[in-house]
Amino acid sequence: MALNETATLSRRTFVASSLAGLALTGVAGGALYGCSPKNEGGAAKGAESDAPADQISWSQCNVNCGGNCVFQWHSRDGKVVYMESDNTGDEDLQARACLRGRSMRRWLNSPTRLMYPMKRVGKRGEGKFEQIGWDEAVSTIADKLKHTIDTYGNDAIYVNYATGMYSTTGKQPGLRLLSMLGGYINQAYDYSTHMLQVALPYLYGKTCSPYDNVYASSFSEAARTSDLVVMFGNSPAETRMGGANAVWDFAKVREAVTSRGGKIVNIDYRMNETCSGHPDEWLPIRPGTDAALASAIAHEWVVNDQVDKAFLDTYCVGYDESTLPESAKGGNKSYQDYLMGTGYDLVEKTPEWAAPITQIPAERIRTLAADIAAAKAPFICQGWGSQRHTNGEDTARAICMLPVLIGKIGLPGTNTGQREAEPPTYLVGGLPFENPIETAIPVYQWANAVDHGKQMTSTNAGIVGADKLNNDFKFIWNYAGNCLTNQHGDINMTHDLLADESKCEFIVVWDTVMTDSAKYADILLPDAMRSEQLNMQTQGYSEYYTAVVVGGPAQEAPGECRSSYDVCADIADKFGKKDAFTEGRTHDEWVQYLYEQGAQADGKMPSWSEIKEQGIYKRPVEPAIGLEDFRTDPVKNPLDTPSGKIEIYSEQLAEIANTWELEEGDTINPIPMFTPGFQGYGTVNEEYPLYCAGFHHKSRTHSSFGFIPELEQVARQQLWINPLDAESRGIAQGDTVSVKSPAGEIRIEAKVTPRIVPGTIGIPQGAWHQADMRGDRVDQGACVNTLTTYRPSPLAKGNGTAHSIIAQVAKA
Ligand SMILES: Nc1nc2c(c(=O)[nH]1)N[C@H]1C(S)=C(S)[C@@H](COP(=O)(O)OP(=O)(O)OC[C@H]3O[C@@H](n4cnc5c(=O)[nH]c(N)nc54)[C@H](O)[C@@H]3O)O[C@H]1N2
Ligand SMILES: Nc1nc2c(c(=O)[nH]1)N[C@H]1C(S)=C(S)[C@@H](COP(=O)(O)OP(=O)(O)OC[C@H]3O[C@@H](n4cnc5c(=O)[nH]c(N)nc54)[C@H](O)[C@@H]3O)O[C@H]1N2
Ligand code: SF4
Ligand SMILES: [Mo]
Repeated sequence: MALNETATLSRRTFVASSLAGLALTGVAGGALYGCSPKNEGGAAKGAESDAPADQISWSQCNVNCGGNCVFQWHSRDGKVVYMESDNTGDEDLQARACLRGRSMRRWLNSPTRLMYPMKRVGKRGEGKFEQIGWDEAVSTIADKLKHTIDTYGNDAIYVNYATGMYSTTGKQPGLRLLSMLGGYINQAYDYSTHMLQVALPYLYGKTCSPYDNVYASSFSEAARTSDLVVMFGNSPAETRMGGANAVWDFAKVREAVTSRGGKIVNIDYRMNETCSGHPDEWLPIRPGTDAALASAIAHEWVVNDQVDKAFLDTYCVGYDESTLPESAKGGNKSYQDYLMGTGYDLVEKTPEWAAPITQIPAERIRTLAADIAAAKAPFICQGWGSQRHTNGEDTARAICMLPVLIGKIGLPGTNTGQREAEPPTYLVGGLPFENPIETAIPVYQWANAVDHGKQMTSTNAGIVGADKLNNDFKFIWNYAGNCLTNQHGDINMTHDLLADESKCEFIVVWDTVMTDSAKYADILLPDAMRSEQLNMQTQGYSEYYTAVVVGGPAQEAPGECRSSYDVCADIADKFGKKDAFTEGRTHDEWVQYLYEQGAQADGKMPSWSEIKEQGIYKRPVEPAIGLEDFRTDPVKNPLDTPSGKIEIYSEQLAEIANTWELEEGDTINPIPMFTPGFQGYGTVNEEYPLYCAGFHHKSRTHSSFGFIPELEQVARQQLWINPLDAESRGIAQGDTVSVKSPAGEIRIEAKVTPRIVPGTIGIPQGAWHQADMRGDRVDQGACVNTLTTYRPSPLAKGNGTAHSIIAQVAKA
């Protein structure tokens, strides 16, 4: 495939009247990556004199779905008129925007944009604000920062998890500013992969990441050679919807694997969009029970002598007694003991044992076990849905046991049990900062830290980088995030916590619209969106290409919206640190500087003037095989686990299990076991007889885009409920129903469908919370976090309850 070095540069402007034809001809030729639709024909030139020219500005969709899809904004008279996505070069390398990205103009031009800085005048969370000037906003924030630092210290400052803006200069200005003022408490892990990120390093080594291609194989590798793809809790057709994104990669996987006579198995509690239209691919499972399924498959392999004993002896620790570490020998503590019922709970993990737990018939479990064992190159992977449960740590490891047990790791077409890989090829870096504070909290623990930070330690709360927190959080910086309430957990509880001004004393929120979290701001700042300033970002989760996009502004920011870089420079000025903050560069000069640094390190990227002209640079990335080096030579390339091997039994976890203080009912296990977890299997009761889980939805990226009615019309906020559960409650399609959990109540429209397992309901996550918090608190917006309980998971202290809920449904 031709690389961008050969690209022909084209003009950034072209004639509007010739758009239709030219837009089509512009995509021709693989060598033209990075080019705007061309304007070389005579007709276009002729028209140039009498038709107004569009300005084309390159930008990206920078929300956190990971696609970073490409926008080409067409502006006239300084105003965006429409948008094209990526139509350049090879179609396999086009980051084509999904329905959400294509509605970005509605966001940019929304009458509900925040237009000027505001200060809170009502109670926290009430949403009453008054317009103020930028001077007052900047002075207030600077004063509150000084007060917090002087009174409590920098470790009372917390930057909340917030993923609304991925750009090299998106949230970094705030982090740079706070770092220069003495720092802030860091975050460990994230809301996406919290349980997985903490658990898998015990299995595969401490650098094991859910975001790379060292520990996982790419979908392109599955397309190349796999003959069976098994996915647990993974729906790229919903979660990776852009062009050069996993949905496109997966379409190619399906085509390649099935044309070789292979199969796709999609294990999910609902027939997700990825297997919709391919009903034979769906294997329905009760949520939170994947570890039981994995254990039963493993049991089948043991009794049928299908495990790869040579692989397990050479590459792994703890499959059977022979490779258990000394400290664990003699106590029936191997994984095999767990499976065969000779250790731990003394229950044999037969398919008959797993059937009532998982709702999958024993025979179906046997067939799946046989299919995987028979495959030459099974590609086993897990999305992040199955780990976002209160037993997610063990579930994540249990799924990985499948390729481990049959030694199908590090070989062509196989995968390690992690999600499809994303190449960590970041062509450009972000605005630099160095936080002098090393202490971090597991990201989901912030609300506990507001409430009782000083009581939180490494062994009761998972504090990282220090033995304990020395402060409660008193100052929250929330840039481009809705995780104060909407996206966090137990909104009713968090509301009460944040409404108490004696706890967290000051909250600054930067957003573009009035979100539920924004209502908790003391100072609320209107941000200029990325298409309203010079924007640069590298590629997202695409595994086929790496890219960088530079461009804009496509139009001016409305009202008094300003770039966060400029505002942070003003705040730095109040501390006499403006020069240190800017290093003499404007925002745009920083972008150029960062680009040039990246280009220099890379050696292949276009020059700054070239990228400014062409807007986008991309090149293909080769398929990756997770743990290939380790498989090839485990002595030369050991894992960074204590033993250098895959630790099916982890001495570190055994130690943690013995020393940490856990909540009642929580367990941490040295081997991956099925444990039901809080509000997991077996916890439903008369009051809350249904399991309830969430999923990421097409009409929003979390809560982002959640206010755009056209998107809501395309993919409505509906409760998925099986006809069996609906009929017994007298609920029909389209009825408004009430869903109650121990934490709260929502109203939502019912979607009665056999696409969900009976006994479980499903709710798209990210809907905008909408409740009278001083009244009945019934959430008419149907945000799933009205229903989640705030209970960090045992090991990761993560958001396992995001998908582990028990509930009741009734006609409203
Ligand atoms: N459209 C859209 N795309 C997005 C996002 C979005 O909000 N909207 N968010 C982005 C972000 S930040 C992230 S982290 C990713 C999230 O990506 P994921 O975490 O993978 O997404 P989920 O929808 O939570 O879960 C994936 C699938 O798992 C299923 N599932 C849930 N629980 C279980 C279970 O216990 N077992 C099994 N087998 N399946 C289960 C769900 O029904 C769903 O179909 O998506 C990204 N992409
Ligand atoms: N129950 C449940 N809860 C969940 C999940 C779940 O599956 N179930 N998923 C979790 C996951 S994986 C994640 S990643 C989190 C995501 O949670 P968040 O990081 O809070 O993501 P969003 O809801 O998209 O909020 C992003 C915010 O950024 C704002 N924004 C967008 N562009 C700009 C900009 O240019 N400037 C500024 N200042 N703001 C901007 C948007 O308006 C929006 O308010 O949610 C988590 N919460
Ligand atoms: S796939 Fe994601 S990044 Fe791409 S346009 Fe859609 S929301 Fe934006
Ligand atoms: Mo996420």
